[in-house]
This record gives sequence, structure tokens and C-alpha cells, in this order.
Amino acid sequence: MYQKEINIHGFRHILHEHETVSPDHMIQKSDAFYQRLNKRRSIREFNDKDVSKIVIENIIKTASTAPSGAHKQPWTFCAISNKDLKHQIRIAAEAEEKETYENRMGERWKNDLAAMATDMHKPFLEIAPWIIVAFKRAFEYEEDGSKHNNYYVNESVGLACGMLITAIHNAGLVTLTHTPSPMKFLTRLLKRPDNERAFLLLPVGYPKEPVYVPDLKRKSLDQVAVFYE
Ligand code: IYR
Repeated sequence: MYQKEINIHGFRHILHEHETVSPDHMIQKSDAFYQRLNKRRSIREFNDKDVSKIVIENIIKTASTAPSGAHKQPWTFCAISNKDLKHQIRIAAEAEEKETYENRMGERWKNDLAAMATDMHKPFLEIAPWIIVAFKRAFEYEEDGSKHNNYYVNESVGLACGMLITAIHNAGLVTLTHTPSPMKFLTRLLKRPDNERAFLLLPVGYPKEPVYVPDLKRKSLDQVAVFYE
């Protein structure tokens, strides 16, 4: 039997019980997971059907298992189902988007987006039963009021958001990574402290039925991977 715990530099380390998978099962399991994730699509049209708060809590708990720089977990997920607040977010997001689509985007960007059938109108912000806003915590305040920066904040919150999207898909729900820019209005509307910056906004719910998505193709393995054997 292994020791249940050891001490490294004065810190307690506990025995990790790794779930082992046999090599054959691993091939099958990894392929099955890929097949499921490959069915995920960004959805822009939602149904207003309710989603239990417990599901949203589980999804956020999953995201929050992500690794982070020095385990600082530099994220806060705000989950909004309040209709009035969703309305205010829509109004403010559309105002930024109008400016973006009309004045901030170049022709090339607009052309690249044509296939996505997206525009400055964001009704999903009110229709989807939940909006999750991921905030990154750039720094933390000590009890004495002094500040210290977190580490690898974008990487950490990006990882957590990837796991959030995976958890949403796993729950049988859909989402969209919406990036109204700038997102300062979210700090104001959600009354977040000044060490938090909005990172990504995700409506979560069921898709409208029927729903159509652009006929996009994913890059093949040899376009995205290089093996050195
Ligand atoms: N922020 C806008 C525009 C937008 C930009 C990209 I790059 C997209 O892939 C999709 C949309 C919006 O969220 O609509």
C-alpha cells in the first residue's frame, strides 16, 4: 500500500487515485468522446424553455475544475436568468455591436463573418433562459488593500471557458461564445468589482426548432496536428 499522504516543502500532498483505462478501452473511449464533441455547434437562435438552476450550477462547477496559474482560479462566472437584467444586457450589447459592425470592423472581417449569419441584433440575450458571463480576475486584493496580479489569467480563464462549453454540450444544451466589445458595460450592469474584467458572454439553453447552422467544415487532423515520432 502507498502512503496516503506525504510532505513536500512543508505542504501536504495526498495520494491521487487516477482512474485507469485499458489501452483498448482508451481507443474506444477517446473516439466516442470525439464523436460527441464533434456534434457541438455554436447556436445563435434559442428557445425560451427553462433550464434548471442545478444544471447551470453543475456546468459552472465543471468549468471551475480547470487548471489555473498557481491554482489562483482567476475567474468568476455570473449566471443571469433575471429577465430585466437580460433585457438591459441585450440593449447595452446591441449598442456596442452596432458601433462594431458599423465602424470598428473592416471589410475583410465583415466578409469573414458573412457565412456565420450574424449581425448586430442579439435577441438570444433575452430569449435564452440563462446568460453566463465569465469574468477574469486580473488581480486580487489582500486584506490590507494591497494588490497582487494573478498568473496566466487569459490562459486559465480560456481553459475554464472551454470546459464550460464542453459541459454545456454534455448537458444537452447549446451555447454561443458572444463577444460584444468592449464589454465594460457588463462590469457596470452586474456590479462587479474593479479587479474583474468580462472575458466571454455565453447564452445557454435549448436551440430553436428547427435550427440551421452554417455548413462549416472542421480542419482535418493533418491540418491541425504535426507528429514527431
Ligand atoms: N462580436 C461580434 C462579432 C463577431 C465576431 C466574430 I470573429 C465572430 O466569429 C462572430 C461574431 C458578435 O459577437 O456578434
